[in-house]
Amino acid sequence: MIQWFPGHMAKTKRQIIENLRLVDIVYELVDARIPFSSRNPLIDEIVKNKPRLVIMTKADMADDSLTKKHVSTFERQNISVVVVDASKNLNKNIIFDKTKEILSEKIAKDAKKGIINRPIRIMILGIPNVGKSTLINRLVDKKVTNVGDRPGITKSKQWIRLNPSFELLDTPGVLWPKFEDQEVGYKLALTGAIKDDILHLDDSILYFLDFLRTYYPQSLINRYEIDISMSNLEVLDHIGKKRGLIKNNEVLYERVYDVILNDFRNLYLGKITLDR
Ligand SMILES: Nc1nc2c(ncn2[C@@H]2O[C@H](COP(=O)(O)OP(=O)(O)OP(=O)(O)O)[C@@H](O)[C@H]2O)c(=O)[nH]1
Ligand SMILES: [Mg+2]
Repeated sequence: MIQWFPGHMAKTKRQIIENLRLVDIVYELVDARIPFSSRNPLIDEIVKNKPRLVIMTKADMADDSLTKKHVSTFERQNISVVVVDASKNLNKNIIFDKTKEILSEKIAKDAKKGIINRPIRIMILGIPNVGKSTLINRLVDKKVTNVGDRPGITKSKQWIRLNPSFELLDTPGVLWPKFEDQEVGYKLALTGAIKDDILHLDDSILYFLDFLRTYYPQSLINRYEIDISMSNLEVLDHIGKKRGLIKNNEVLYERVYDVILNDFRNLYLGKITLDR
């Protein structure tokens, strides 16, 4: 996984801004479980006035009622947004239709100038693990994939033809996540956007247990057969004992953390959205 240092960020930003000049629209990917925490802190400064579509990925893992609420929040800010589950049968037309809608003025203007049928060029941006590669694979129709240099474009830039109307820059822009806010850090660690050991996993897990108590108490009770009046430490001990994660009479907390993390990431706690 990528480690971000200031020099690395500056270089990444420069490269992305350079590539932005080559495209008509940016797809900004965010994780539907943390649609605000998974945005790059400088995304507006980087994308500027380039048309943009926010794609909320992993919707199959997110709390549907909150996904609806978050879509409205983006729309209220005049940001176009679509919601996808790229884990299976992605409905590409939802994305393509929205893209044409966003670019309709430009397409009409081009038509007046006699420019017609020029493919719309797309670039994907997002923080690590948000689902960039998965989405690209879904968007590419294997049968018509045509990866190759195009005249007039720097040799290293490869365009993937998605269909006669759309071309995608084959390398997505990997953006750094937010670092400043502790709570955001916990959410990024829990969803897997940053390495668990960058932030102490125990803090993230304690945060998560408190979060579940407040917003999804029944998930906690059902999965671990606990009493909600138990303290976090008692909950961890209870899970450790039930799962036999004990050595020399001591609960192996690191192993318990992994159980909880895997339960969250594999939906054993249900669909959970961490950004409220
Ligand atoms: N359930 C579900 N899982 C998804 C979805 N999209 C991606 N994933 C999973 O999320 C993980 C990360 O997906 P990638 O496509 O590798 O993410 P990425 O943005 O390319 O990550 P980096 O290359 O590390 O920056 C993988 O395990 C995917 O299977 C989705 O819509 N639903
Ligand atoms: Mg990738």
